[in-house]
Amino acid sequence: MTTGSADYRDSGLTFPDGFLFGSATASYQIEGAAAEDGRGPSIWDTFARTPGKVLNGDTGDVADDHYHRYEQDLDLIRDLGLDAYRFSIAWPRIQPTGSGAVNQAGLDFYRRLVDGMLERGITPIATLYHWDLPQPLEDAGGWPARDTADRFADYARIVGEALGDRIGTWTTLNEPWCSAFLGYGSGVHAPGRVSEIESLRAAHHLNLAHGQAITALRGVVAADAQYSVTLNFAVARPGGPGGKEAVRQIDAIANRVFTGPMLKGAYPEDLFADTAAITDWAFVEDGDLAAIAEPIDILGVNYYNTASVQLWDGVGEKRGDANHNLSAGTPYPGADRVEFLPLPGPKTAMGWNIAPDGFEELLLSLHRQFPGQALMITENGAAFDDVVAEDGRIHDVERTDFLRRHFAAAHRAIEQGVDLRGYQVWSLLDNYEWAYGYSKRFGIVRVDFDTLERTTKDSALWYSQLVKTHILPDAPAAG
Ligand code: IFM
Repeated sequence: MTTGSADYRDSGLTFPDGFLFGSATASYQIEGAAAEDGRGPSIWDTFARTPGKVLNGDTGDVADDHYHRYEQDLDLIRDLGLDAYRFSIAWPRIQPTGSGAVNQAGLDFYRRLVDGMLERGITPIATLYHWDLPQPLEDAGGWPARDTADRFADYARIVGEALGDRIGTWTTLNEPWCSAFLGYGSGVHAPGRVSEIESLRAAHHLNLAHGQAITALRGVVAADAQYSVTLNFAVARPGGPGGKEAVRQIDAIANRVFTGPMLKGAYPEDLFADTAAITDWAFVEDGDLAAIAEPIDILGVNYYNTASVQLWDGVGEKRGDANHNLSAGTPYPGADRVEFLPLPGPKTAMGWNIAPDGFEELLLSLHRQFPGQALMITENGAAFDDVVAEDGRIHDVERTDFLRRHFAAAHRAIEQGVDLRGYQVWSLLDNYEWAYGYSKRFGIVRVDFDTLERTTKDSALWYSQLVKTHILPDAPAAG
């Protein structure tokens, strides 16, 4: 992989004043303290304990122990000079059974966390749902059940009432595609159900939950609060025969199934046609689309890689490549003929291709589709097999190079008119990478999972320099 800077067009690129540089995490991936202070079980507690679902049987019981070490972690963020911290709130800490009684200790934890940010001059960006659905709600039907959306709106109102005076940016959902299609389609994420129709019902109820939560928040949080949702967009490109049609199908079921109702007030007609053999979408009730289309201020964008697709000719085995969260099959209802083609390297430790040009392409495409819509990168980063050097440091040249190339791509998008407000690197800390357990390290800060000691990696020092100067620093040379 190229790591030097001589072949780059990006030396000295300057990011605008007010650009919000930060880093992101999620509750189940870092908090630990799974049974403390009244937290109820979530679907990930159950899934992680189900044999064979998570590598090495890893659970989030301890994770990074951030629940007890949050002051230290906030100090790290402050010392790096980051403007913002994107974190998520664990629903089962707030409502242990997902409905009814509120657990004051849970609210108190997040109040302490947010106050700790404000004291250190860090802007909080709160996500209400990063996949830890209270288990009792799953037992009652989970996201395929309409009631879950209503319960989510109740939960949003509770958090908004408690923390609305100190959190300025509210993100409803993180990556509802994963919740719907990995959770209920392919079953590689919690709760591990495998049903095409259930996954489509889940997608709709997640959309509904998003809109209803914003309505609930508007009633109780500060008048100038900003609302957002975070989507992980598929950037599919034609890779062979029928490629254009394959791209259309993936775009419908991965991207427009969310952006359609959220930003345009309607599901795409071609999505209905593609999925007609699975469902007539009768679960979309009168008034739902208006409820979902509640305006947002910022569209959160998570980007990791691209995909190359074509239509399968029906002969032999379908090919496949390990794409973002896709290694265990293709959970795309209605797009059964789409083949994901192997992609050339370089790749990250997840097996995902490194493609900053896809990042630029995505940002420009969103800008064209939704003119005037402000965007925020809510996740971008990379897992690599880090090595602790003899000097005790982590010279993670590949991660720095990855970040540098992606920041440069984001900058190119800004120069072409994209209203990009900030960039949250995934992730602040090495953490629990879902079905991969602790085997994949995305952090710019290393966590020793035995001692829980934190060590700032070279990529974090590089990022700190960018944040402090707003000028893209050269990447360190390899070796
Ligand atoms: O770790 C995840 C995160 O929880 C959601 N977005 C993708 C990351 C890397 O897989």
